[in-house]
Amino acid sequence: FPCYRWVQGNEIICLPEGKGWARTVRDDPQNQFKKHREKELEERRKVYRWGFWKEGLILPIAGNTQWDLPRNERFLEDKDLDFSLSLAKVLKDLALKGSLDLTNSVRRLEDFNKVFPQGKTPLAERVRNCWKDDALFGYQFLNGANPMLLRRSTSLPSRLLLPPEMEDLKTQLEKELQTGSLFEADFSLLDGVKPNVIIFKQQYVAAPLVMLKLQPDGRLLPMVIQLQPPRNGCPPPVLFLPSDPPMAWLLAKTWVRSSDFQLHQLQSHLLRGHLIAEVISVATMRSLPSLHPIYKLLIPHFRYTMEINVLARSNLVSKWGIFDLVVSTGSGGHVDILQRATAGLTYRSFCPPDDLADHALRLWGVISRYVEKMVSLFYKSDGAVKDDPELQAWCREITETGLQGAQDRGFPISLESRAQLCHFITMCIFTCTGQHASTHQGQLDWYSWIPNGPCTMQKPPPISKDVTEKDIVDSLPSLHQARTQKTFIKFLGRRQPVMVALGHHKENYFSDPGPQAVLKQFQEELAALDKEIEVRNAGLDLPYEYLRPSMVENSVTI
Ligand code: OYP
Ligand code: FE2
Repeated sequence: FPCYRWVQGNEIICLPEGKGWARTVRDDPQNQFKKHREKELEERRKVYRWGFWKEGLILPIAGNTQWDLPRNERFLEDKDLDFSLSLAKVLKDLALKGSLDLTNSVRRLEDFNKVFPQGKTPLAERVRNCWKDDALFGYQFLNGANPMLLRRSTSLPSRLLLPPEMEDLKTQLEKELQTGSLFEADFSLLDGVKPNVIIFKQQYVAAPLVMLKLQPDGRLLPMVIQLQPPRNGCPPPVLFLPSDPPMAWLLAKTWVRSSDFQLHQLQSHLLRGHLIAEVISVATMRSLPSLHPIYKLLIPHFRYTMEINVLARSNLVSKWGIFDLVVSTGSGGHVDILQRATAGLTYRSFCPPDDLADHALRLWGVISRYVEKMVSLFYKSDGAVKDDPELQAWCREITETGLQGAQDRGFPISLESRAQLCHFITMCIFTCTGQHASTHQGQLDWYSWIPNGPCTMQKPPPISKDVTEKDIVDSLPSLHQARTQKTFIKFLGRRQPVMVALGHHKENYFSDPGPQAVLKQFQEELAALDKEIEVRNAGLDLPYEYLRPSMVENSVTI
């Protein structure tokens, strides 16, 4: 029936010919399609069942392995082959070179060159050469692997206890605050997370706070780092400053980088990219029939998401998975982080116009114009939105079931107008594309040089400024841990040879001519934005590429 995605070999076909016009329930006053829609959804709900992974988290698709997934959700041959072969290649490399790691160890910071993938990306090279620079450290909060944490300060954070002898710093901070140029990166969410023990060796987690100032020349520079929040009955935590002995300041910054690695991978990338996209996918499959216009609009943005997430749940964050093996928050801390982060999933935070103003706004704008045009083809009034029972059930399925009661955090349980519908759908598409791309694509650039994003720390955070290079090296991952990090970062961060760029799916889910024209306009706007970014990047010292439409995938697939 209308454009259901039947996979036959490598071909996706629509059955039967000519019946693929999109229709809402209202477009069918004779109830010609009523039985069909109900029957299809009944079948879909049997095939697409909500699963359960951990208490306090949003819901996944049912099934423990990729073989449990509905046939249409599986990787096709090209993707499957590319995934398996490239994984086999990096794992073989890890096995061969990794066996020498037991006899070799890291003695100096330069030794991390042993696991640096030569000539991978110019930016990774730059990170290796300049990772000690305060300007590059600050830059990462805006344009690095995790652009999600930085906030403009509205007051001095209460956890920042400034001792009397730091009157100077306090004055500087207050001055920046006055002019709106004071920013903070607060990792408090990590406070109290239980660190991993790896091969009988205790690992460590901290919960830093970084205060930064935005200079007129555009550089964002750290002013002070506090590695742990204050605790009752303990002396106030040491404050590290750019003017400290270089090794003490470097170790403090390295601790921040490792904390950022944890929040980035778990909160920004896995939860806010992969797992949310899966909720939207499963809810859509369960609540919208194939002839529904919003189904046809969204379905291209769900390709391969369920399978990649099943793979991640069973290999990366599972018992004995990569997190347990080499990451400081593995063996349970990572689940704790996901649970804490889940409690903070607000609707606003998924909608860039309501959140930070940044590059994402341009892409959001292009997507939102596309959605508005599409929606206005099928909904001629706010009433048409309110009167679409399938659409309303879909919205509730996402907020109440998939997100496990996110209405408290601003997610809608009904859609009252065309504007609300457009905003919600734009959020869905942006989350499955730009949101994920912005946190996925930086991995190779920023985490190839291990000291700039260490997966674990092996010594407690420093409590004095008496720090040597050896202290830093002993805190950083072992050679084996570093090589494992390199291996998986290389695998995840590599350019995907099998990829569909945003808006460039080949399947025609709409047979109507209107939507096809709107899709074409979307593609043109994306191309124009891509060109604009390319020109702008040519004039930049550090180009920002992660949200270039041609680099953004059409769905979460890796
Ligand atoms: C799934 O050993 C994925 O078989 C990659 O994950 C690799 C495997 C399975 C196979 C592993 C194996 C894809 C998608 C995702 C995600 C979000 C979280 C990413 C965390 C990355 C952690 C890197 C760890 C470096 C130490
Ligand atoms: Fe990803």
